[in-house]
Amino acid sequence: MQVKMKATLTVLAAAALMVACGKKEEAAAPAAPAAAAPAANEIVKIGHVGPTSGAIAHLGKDNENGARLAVEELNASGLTIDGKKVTLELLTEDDAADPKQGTAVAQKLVDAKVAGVIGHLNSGTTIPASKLYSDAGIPQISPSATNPKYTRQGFKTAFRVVADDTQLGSALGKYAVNDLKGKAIAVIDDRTAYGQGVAEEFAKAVEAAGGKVVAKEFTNDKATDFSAILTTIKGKKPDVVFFGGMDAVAGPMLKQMKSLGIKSKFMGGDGICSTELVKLGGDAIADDQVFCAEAGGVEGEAKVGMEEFKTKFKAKYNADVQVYAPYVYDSVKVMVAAMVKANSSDPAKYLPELAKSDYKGVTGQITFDDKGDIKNGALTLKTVRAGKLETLAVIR
Ligand code: ABU
Repeated sequence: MQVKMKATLTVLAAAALMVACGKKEEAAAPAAPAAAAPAANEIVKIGHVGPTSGAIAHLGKDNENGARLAVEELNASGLTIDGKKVTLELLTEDDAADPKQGTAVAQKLVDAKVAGVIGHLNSGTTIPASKLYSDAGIPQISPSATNPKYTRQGFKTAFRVVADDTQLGSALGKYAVNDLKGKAIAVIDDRTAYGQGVAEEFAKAVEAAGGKVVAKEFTNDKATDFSAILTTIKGKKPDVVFFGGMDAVAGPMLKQMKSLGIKSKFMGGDGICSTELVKLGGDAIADDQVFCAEAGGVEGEAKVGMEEFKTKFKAKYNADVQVYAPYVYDSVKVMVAAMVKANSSDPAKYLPELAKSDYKGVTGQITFDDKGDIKNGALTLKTVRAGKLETLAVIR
């Protein structure tokens, strides 16, 4: 951490200025003998990484805004750590959802000596970047990367505040068979660490629940034309099409399904469970056709905090939350709470406190298991009705 004695420097600069102006006597004289020395101001750098350019920039910006809101609130609260006034500085980086760019910006944050990192958004960037943070001893909390591997590499620095793809794929697979009564099910993935992983978990759960996977196709996270795979899938007459990937691909895919006359239900994980999906899919989305699950959720009284967050977010950014902004917001707050508890922003000192966190956030209670995964993670099952995402159930 870079410690700046800002207030002290300001006093020294004023004294120097007065000397330069020929006011040596006044500068040297104590203004008020009994006054306490100005408190030192420590700058604590926190990194945030997400794709703020490219096809899912809307999600990256949503995340970044969640981080910014938390940092601004903490700075306005008169944050102190070990009795010293602290100002948080948010260092934001764009990884464009690209694994190579992800490690490049991770190294940049390591070199900048950040105290912690919130991100990355995608599993494909989070996993390779986590090695760099681990090697540097820098705590990292992902608010959205759901591939289980992230927290299964033995890195003490890796934390996640959302459920993983095993939980997502398994719950959605069961729902497809038991609730949507899907018998023939098609599975598509985008070959990313997230898309492929969640699709595999979904397919396993479908088979275990007695459904049949009648087609397995793949695309990529930049594709815009799905006519070949959708035509193959149409021939299999699936009740449900599952897509492991992100909203930017799912939206156009839904439009092309409609053009081809495919009326199957459409499912996906948290990567499609955004307000943007509804916009991108437009009138290609019929009511109760699309089902997805956010990788977290709150019930009962805990919903109040989440609703307040969404209202505050909308007022500040004039935008609805996409998916992960509240999880990013909580990630910043849980990290800083650990620093306060440890009386230090030194990663080596606050990391043990972060691992022991028991923090009430807007996304629910945050405690971590020994791998760094959230304990008792929830999923929020949603559908689209009248052009809006509606919650069906919170499941654990
Ligand atoms: N969890 C969905 C989007 C982020 C990812 O895991 O790649």
